[in-house]
Amino acid sequence: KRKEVDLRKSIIPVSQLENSVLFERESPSLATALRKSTTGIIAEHKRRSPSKSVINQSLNVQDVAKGYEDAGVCGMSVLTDGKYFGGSLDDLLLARASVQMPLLRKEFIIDEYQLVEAKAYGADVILLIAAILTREEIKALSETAKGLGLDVLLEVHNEEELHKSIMPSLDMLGVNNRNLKTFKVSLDTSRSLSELIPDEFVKVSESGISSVAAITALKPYGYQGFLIGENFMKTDNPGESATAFIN
Ligand code: IGP
Repeated sequence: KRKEVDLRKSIIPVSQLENSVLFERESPSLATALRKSTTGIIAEHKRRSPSKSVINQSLNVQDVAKGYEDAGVCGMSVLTDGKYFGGSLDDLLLARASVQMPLLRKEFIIDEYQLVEAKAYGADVILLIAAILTREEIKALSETAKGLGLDVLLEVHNEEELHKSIMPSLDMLGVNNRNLKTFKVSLDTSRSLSELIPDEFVKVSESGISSVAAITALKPYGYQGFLIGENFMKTDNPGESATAFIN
């Protein structure tokens, strides 16, 4: 990832990204949308993953984005990692061209350059993964993101990562139900960590959610956001699949 970022940095310098049209755009807040919503769905565009290999390679990202927005989701997550998820920054840009709702850049962010890139390609929200960052890195990256007007979703998988990460420059705390090392999914992860998340953060439950019943069961634990990828993307019409979770 480091090499990938350095390569892009040398091709498109920060100053050029900062002069791009989308850089001026005011980002709508996903955290605010989730607080107001009764459904709280964040729907993801994901072609493939290390755990499932191919999920869906035949859909057009613009159609998926429009379908999700028509369904009434609160926001969309767009994988921009190419190596493991088959995504790209172009996917983000195409989604941005199609919808108004908040867009999350789903990426392994390790460098401030990726935040500037996220803004320039139309993202409103960035993901920071506690498992791959130190507290100092989380602080620097989240403060830079806030300075760019972006919302910050910090992802944790256990208590240690959560304690390491709590700080005022975060908007949403995401609990990943999928262990990134073993790929095992358990919604118990969301249940057990919920009470450790301070109330000022919007709680998001991520991964492995495949039914409305699962969401209903998580709401009493304070979750207001539900990040769903595979369950929608594995179908021929992700937007329609999302509709079933909203009505
Ligand atoms: C979506 P699922 O099981 O609904 O497809 O999961 C999302 O939570 C998952 O893609 C994800 C992810 C990540 C991907 C969560 N955290 C970090 C890449 C990197």
